[in-house]
Amino acid sequence: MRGATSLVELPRDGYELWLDYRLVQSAERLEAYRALLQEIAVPGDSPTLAAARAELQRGLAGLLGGPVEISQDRLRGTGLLAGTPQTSPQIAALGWDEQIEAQGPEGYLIRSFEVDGKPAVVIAAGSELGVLYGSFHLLRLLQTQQPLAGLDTAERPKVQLRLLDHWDNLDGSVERGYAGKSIWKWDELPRTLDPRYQDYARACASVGINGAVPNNVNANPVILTGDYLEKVAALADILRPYGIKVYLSANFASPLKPSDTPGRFRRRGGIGNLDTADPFDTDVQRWWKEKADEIYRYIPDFGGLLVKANSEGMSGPFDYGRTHLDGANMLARALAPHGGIVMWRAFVYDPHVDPDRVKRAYKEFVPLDGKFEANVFVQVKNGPLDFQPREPFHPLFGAMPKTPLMMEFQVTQEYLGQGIHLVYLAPMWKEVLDADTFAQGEGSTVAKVVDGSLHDYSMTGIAGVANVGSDRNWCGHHFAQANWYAFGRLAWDHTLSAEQIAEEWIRATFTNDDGVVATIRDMMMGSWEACVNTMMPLGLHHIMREGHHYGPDLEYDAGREDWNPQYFHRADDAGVGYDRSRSGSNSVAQYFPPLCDEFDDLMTCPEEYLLWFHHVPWDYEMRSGRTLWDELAWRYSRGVAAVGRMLETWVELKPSIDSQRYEEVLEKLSTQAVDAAEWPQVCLGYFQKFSRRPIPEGLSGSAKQRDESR
Ligand code: GCV
Repeated sequence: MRGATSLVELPRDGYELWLDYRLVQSAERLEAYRALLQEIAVPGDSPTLAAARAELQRGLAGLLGGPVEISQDRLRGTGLLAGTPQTSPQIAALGWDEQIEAQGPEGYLIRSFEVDGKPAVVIAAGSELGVLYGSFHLLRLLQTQQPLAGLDTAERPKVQLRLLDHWDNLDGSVERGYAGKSIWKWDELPRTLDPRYQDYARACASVGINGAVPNNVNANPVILTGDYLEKVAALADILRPYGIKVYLSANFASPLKPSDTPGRFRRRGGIGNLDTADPFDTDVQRWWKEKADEIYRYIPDFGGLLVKANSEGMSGPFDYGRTHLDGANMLARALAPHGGIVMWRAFVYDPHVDPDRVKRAYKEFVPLDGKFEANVFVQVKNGPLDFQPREPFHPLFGAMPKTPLMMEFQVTQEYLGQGIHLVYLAPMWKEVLDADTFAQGEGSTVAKVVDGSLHDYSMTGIAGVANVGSDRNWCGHHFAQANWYAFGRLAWDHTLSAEQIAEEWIRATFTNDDGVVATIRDMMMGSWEACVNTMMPLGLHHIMREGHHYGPDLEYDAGREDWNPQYFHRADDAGVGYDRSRSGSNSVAQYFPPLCDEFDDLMTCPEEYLLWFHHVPWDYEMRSGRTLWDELAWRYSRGVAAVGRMLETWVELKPSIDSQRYEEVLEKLSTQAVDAAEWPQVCLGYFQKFSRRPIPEGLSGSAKQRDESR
């Protein structure tokens, strides 16, 4: 057994993510773990059980400071036993079948129990994947130094499909990616298999992610050619033991001849031999059916297709006078015989539908409720606009009781500081999931829509736009790893608190020093609100620079009205904000009562969403007693001050953090502090032209004024 080494001295570059199996620091815990986990038995030789065994072996060796004896048939002494009643006669003999069954196809039990008269920890599941998930859970308990005595845990995921959507292009670039090139090396596949693929699978499985879409929703049709399907099949083979199914983004125009693909991908052309992609055309239907058959020949457990259609230049059924329903159902029929699904995105904003961009998806999709094939999800972003720092939840949640809605969160921080800003996103996702839609009276939360319990959906799903790239630390920013982790944990169990997830992640990734954990946790917990205040407080939205979406801009003209910041903030001499009340665009009507009334009334509208729903006079008195103008300045100043405090906190943590990660995070935070300060300057400077009021003393957001704004 190795001796303890000071954590701070260990070189850490972030590659291990939260699966960093360092020696347990508490001597007392270490002794107890070593006494109980003397050997590991994971009977069976399937790839998934082998993965569980390998992870336990690797994890326990690191955590306990030396190799632990491993058996592939039975537990002989005191130790860890993991398996299903089918793979382990010792587990079958425990008589837990009913409880195991109750945890469903992916769940598991972890219990401290006696096996053949000797103390043991047992991971028992109904499936081999459950065994793998249970193994990761046990390792997490050790990483976070939890006691094993009296352990009695039962877990099952609340949502069936928990997917990462990569916006990765076939040329290796990543749309809205801030962590280097794509991890998928299409040029090398299928022959060369980067070891990262397996580490990616381990990381995903450790938090219960069970699906991946490796290519961008702005899909290059080439992904569906035989050459690429062979590459995708090689990836699927690596991900399969970890319970991760592969799905693909499909370009609706794929059946067209190479020269005929309309719009965005005209240069690349389709991959078929047809002159149309009309979903009513029988040749087109046959093309997709044959394509589905071909995909399943390559990848027998292929998950299904994700489609961005008639959105931002992508082709779709409207090109042929058809509807979303026609397009989605045609694909669904092609995939159904193989058990595949369609995830049809609701990110559409056709200007002809309504002058208010945020109303359009609802107006297009609600009339289609109940008409989709049974294997179609409508995939809906968390808010009705586009992953802004803060949006009210999308009104489609609750409004389509007969159509499974898949939540789409954005893990990559397109509008939230990208690879620079430290922003822990779990509090934002929790705000959305916990929001009450009132669709069936009080308590009809978004989470209950997504997990299917509100409308009794036949399938449930949640997707996150990945923040993973080929940077050594995977996510560009060490703290962005926490968002990957939190996405998986919340997709598995949306009742977990953001604090709990942060704490787990910090302990697994950095340290178990309680004081340091609390300090980092508090810093993370405040970071989203700091981001909102820094960038778009009080419900402001879409006032970022064009194209790359980093930094403030309030006046560019994008050529299209509904991309123009002025269209969204509507600042004028009278006030600021988009009037979506009943006397304005009436988007409030898309929410159920009493929410529509609450949002409609300036007096009851939550201040977080004030300028989202109302055009508010500059001297309107806010709940704080300040005028709107002063409140805006105050919020900006608070945001900048909070970023300054994060930087100070990090500097104070220096003795407790390994040097490489300390320095890298320090550099990011220093840049964040400078960039954050630009927001109040630009935004207040711009708004001041209309408000004609001075920026209140002490609220300009500069470093020396931080304390006053606490
Ligand atoms: C993949 C936003 C992003 C686009 C993205 C799009 C979408 O508009 O800026 O990069 O395209 O959302 O979700 O389809």
